[in-house]
Amino acid sequence: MARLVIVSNRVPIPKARSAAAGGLAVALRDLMIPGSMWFGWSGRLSGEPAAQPALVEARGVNYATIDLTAEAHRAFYVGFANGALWPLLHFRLGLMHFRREDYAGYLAVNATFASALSQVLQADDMVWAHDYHLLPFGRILRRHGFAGPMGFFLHVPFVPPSVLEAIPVARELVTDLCAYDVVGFQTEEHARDFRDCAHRLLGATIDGEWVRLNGRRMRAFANPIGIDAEAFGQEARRSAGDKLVARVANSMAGRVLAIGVDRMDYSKGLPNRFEAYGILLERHPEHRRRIHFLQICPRSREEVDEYRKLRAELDRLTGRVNGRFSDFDWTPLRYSTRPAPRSTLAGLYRIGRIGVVTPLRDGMNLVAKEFVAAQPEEDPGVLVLSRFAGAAQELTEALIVNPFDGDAIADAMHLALTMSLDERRARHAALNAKVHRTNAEQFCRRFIDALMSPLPTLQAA
Ligand code: ADQ
Repeated sequence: MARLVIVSNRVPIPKARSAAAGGLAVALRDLMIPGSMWFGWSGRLSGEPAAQPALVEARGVNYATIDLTAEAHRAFYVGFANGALWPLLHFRLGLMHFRREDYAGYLAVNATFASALSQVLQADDMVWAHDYHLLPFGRILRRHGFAGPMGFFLHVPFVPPSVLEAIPVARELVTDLCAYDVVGFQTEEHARDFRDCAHRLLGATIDGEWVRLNGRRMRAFANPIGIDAEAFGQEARRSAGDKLVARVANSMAGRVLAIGVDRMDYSKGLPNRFEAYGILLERHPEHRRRIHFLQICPRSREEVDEYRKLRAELDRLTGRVNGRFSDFDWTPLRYSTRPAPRSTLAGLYRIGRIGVVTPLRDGMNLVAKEFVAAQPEEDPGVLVLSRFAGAAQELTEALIVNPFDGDAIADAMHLALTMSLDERRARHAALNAKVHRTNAEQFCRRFIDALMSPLPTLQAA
């Protein structure tokens, strides 16, 4: 079988992994097949980076990394990837900052990646690139002469043509994605939006999942990402003895725990969530002193202005909710920016009666799946889930809410707090079966199968 080469912005080499709390690192961590390679940025900035990747072997996987200069990283990561593409692909055009020089830096880093990887790539390798940092990577790698199968998975949403066109390089971005043989999306909707863009912006012909452009064909399909639900469930059961989990459980004093776990990101709907919790306590005084909301949100991307503003906004809203409702012995809302080990997170989900996952837009949202997998089957908690998370397409037995509607989130939390044990069990059993079925292994297998299937021969148009 061909060697699998994964390419992503950050490379989570096992012993350095504690630094990464991102969804991609978590999702791919257990998927690495021995003998495969993972290539990307080392996480280090240096004045004159070597052109050759540094190679490290860990647990049977070869890790190949390169450093970047601070300037290249700023334009590529802070400027274009997170200052323009992230807001665009999360429907936040007002937050998109497009600058030609950032786009040039983004292309340059993708070219650096392609050139460095091509030095260690073998002709019969199979390349799988990940996420919005690497849209042009495949096209550039082809210029280095690589002719093997090349796939790409987009972890974030894709947008319809009317939104994509807001970025001046929309056509270039769609052309770049068309250079891969296979492109995977989290949901059917994202895959369809991409094909619509290829048709509207480039005049490509669409035939089901196939996109035909300039005499070649590529496949754009939905392949929802999953977690290793079995292992995560076991971790949650084991972590009852975890010190921090025990401390939180003891501090509850008979109250129920509502839990949210998100990177501190404006796409995650944290201000709306805090406000909705205030509405719940205002409307339903019976829940006061009986519930405790714990929001865990490790800081992220603080180089980008909007992320710093969000922190200040959350401090203000937490102060408002606690100022209005707290008592000498009850703080209704606590939020912590500490990253937590996965076993601790699993244990905290397990003692949560409500998992609150209300992003304004999210490719998938793995927290929703982790919360379900961590629940005790005999007395499970209830998931409140945004309809704009990719996970809502599958997890239909959750309480699905519009995250822009604070009243609806408050109503769903009330329903969760008053739901019968029978209904909680029935909903959880259905959700848990899905989380176990669409798991990380299936995600990986489906993608690699698609990448290895020969492309159908192109009929004359
Ligand atoms: P993210 O936007 O990072 O991922 P998400 O899918 O929720 O969002 O994944 C976050 C991961 O980080 C989860 O596994 C969670 O447990 C972990 N995590 C969060 N807080 C943590 C903390 N304090 N300590 C340790 N770990 C923490 C992107 C897309 C998503 C998509 C994923 C995977 O934005 O839509 O689901 O990639 O494709």
